[in-house]
Amino acid sequence: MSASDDCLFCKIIAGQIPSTKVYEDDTTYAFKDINPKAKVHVLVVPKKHYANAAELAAKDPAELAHIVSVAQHIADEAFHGAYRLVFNTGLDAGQTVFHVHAHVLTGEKLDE
Ligand code: D5M
Repeated sequence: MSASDDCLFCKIIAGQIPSTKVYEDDTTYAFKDINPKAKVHVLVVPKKHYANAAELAAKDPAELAHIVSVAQHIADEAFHGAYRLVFNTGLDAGQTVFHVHAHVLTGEKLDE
């Protein structure tokens, strides 16, 4: 069994679990977070399975850069290009889904 066989976000990318799509291209998928922490809260994920940001950076740095550009695009549309980008990494940092995802928080002025 590969890491992705039991992965929630792999199932969302494959369309096996519903999501509200915000953006998609050949390598990347973005969808609304089910538990939003800002007016606009989008998760941006690589279609390939990597456990966390460090693994993505090591194995596919171009995709990591692309995820940042997708976040910028979402924030350009939602809130004049202002956004917070968060990668929770590890259980003790609050990571609950072990398929790397960028939280894009935007759409309103954020607390400091
Ligand atoms: O973030 C995991 C995030 O994933 C958390 O903010 C909730 C979100 N989530 C969980 N299930 C779903 C579904 N089905 N659709 C949309 N969003 C979802 P973490 O950084 O791992 O804590």
